[in-house]
Amino acid sequence: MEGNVLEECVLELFRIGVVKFGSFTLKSGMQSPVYFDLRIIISFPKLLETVAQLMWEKRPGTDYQLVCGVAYTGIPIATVISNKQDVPMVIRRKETKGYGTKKMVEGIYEKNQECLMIEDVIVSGSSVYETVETLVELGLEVKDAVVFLDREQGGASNLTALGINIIPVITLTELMEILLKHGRVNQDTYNSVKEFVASHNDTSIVTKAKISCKNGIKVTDRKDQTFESRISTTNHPLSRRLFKIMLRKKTNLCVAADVATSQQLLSLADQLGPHICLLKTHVDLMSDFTLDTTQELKELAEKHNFLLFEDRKFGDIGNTVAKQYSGGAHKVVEWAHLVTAHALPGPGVIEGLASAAQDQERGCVLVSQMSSVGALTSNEYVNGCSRLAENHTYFVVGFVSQSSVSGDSRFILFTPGVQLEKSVDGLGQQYVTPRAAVLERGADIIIVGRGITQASDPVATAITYKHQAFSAYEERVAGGTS
Ligand code: 5BU
Repeated sequence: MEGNVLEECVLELFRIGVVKFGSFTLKSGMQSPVYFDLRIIISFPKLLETVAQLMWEKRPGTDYQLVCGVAYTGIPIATVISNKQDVPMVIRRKETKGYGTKKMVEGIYEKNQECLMIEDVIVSGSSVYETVETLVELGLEVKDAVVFLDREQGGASNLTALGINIIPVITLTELMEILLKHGRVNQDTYNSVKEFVASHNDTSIVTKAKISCKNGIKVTDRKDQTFESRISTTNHPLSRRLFKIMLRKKTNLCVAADVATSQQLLSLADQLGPHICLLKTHVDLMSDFTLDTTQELKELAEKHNFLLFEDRKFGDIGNTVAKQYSGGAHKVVEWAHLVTAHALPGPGVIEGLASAAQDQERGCVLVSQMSSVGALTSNEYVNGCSRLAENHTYFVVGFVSQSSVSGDSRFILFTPGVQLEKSVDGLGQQYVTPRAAVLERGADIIIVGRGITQASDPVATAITYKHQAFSAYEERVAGGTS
C-alpha cells in the first residue's frame, strides 16, 4: 500500500516539475545533472499533505514532544505534520533577529523535550546539522531526522557519524527507478544520475565545534591542527617541506618582494631569508630580471631554507598556461616552487601547469578570494575552487584567501593584505593585522609586502610580523579561537 502511495507521490511530484534534469549548481557549488525543487509543493496542498504523511510514517520514535522543519522547505512540511498529528512545532531562524528578543528559535519549548527534525532534501546534511546544533545548545534532545529525499551524497553517513539518525522516505536511486519504470525518464538520464551519485558521494560537514565530518568520518578542522600533524595528512611534497620549514624556523611569514630591480630583490632575499618560509615575487615588475637572477635567488633560498613563490596568477586555458609557465623570458617553472593560478578556466589550468612541471617538485596555489575592495569571488566560486583543489591534490597546495575557505588540513591557506595596523591603500588593497589574519581569517601563512619592504628597518619589521603571526598560530592550535 505504502509503495503505491509513494510511487504515485513521486509521479505527481515529477508532473508538477519538482524533479528537473539538466545542469544545476547546488548550494555547495557542486554541479548536478538533477535538481529536486520541493519548494513549489506549497502550491499543491493535497500533495504537501501526502509528503507530510509519508514522512511522519517513517518516524522511528513514538513520543516526540516537538517537530522542527529545517528552513525553508522543511517548515511547511513540519507545519502540516504538527497540525495533523497535534505535535507542537518550533522554527529555527536562519539569522538571529537584530531586534526584539533576538531569539534563534521561535515557539515554546522546554529543556530535554524530544524533537523530530523534518527536512526535504539532504546533500551533505549540513543544513540539518546546523539546525540540530542550535536546538541541542538550547537543551532539546534531537536524535532523529526524517528527510523526504536522500541524494546519497554522503549526508546520511555524515549525520550518523555526528549522532543523528537519518531516515529518508526515498533515495535518489529509488526515485530514478520509479521514474524509469513509468517511462518518465529514459535509460540515458537514469544512467547519468546513477554515475553522478556514484562519483559525488564524499560531501563533508564542518560543525561549530570545528569537528568536520567527511565520508562519514569525523576529522578535526584544518585550523585546529598543528603544522606537525599536517605533515602526515597532506599528500603534496612541497606542503610537507613548507610545514617543516615553518616549524624549524618558527615562521609562517611570506614576504612579497615587489621591487623594481634584481639587485633589490636579491638583497631583500638575503636579509629577510632567515625570517621567512616563502619569498613571493612578481618578477614581471622588474626590467632587469634574467635567468642569472633566478640562479642567485635559488642559492639564497637554499642558504636560508625558504621556498620561492611566483605570484603570476595564471588564468588561461591549459595549453597557454603550460607555455607561459615553462617558456617566455622568465621560465618560471625552472625556479619557482609555487605559483598562483586563477580557478576561472576550470581544471585545465591546473592540468596545463602540472604538465609543464613534469616531474619537478612544483605546485600551485589557487586564488580563492582576493584582498581588494569589491573582489568578485562569490561563495560559488570559492566552493568551486575547493572542489578543483580536492580533485587535484597532486598539484594544488592550497588557496590564497581572506577567510577559512577550507577545513581540509591538506591545504595551506595564504592570506595577503596584512599590515601591523588595519588600513587601506589608495587602490583598493585592504589590510588586517597578522593576528586577525591567523585567528579570525584562518590563515596558515601571512603574505606581507609594503608593510615590510617599505619599512625603515625591514629586518626588524619582518621579525615583528614573524613573531605576531607565529604566536597567533600557536594560540590557534592550542584552542585559543573558540
Ligand atoms: P602589500 O604590499 O602587502 O599590499 O602586497 C601584497 C601582495 O600580495 C602583492 O604582491 C599583491 O600582488 C598580492 N596579493 C594581494 O595583495 N591580494 C590578493 O588577493 C592576492 C595577491 Br591573490
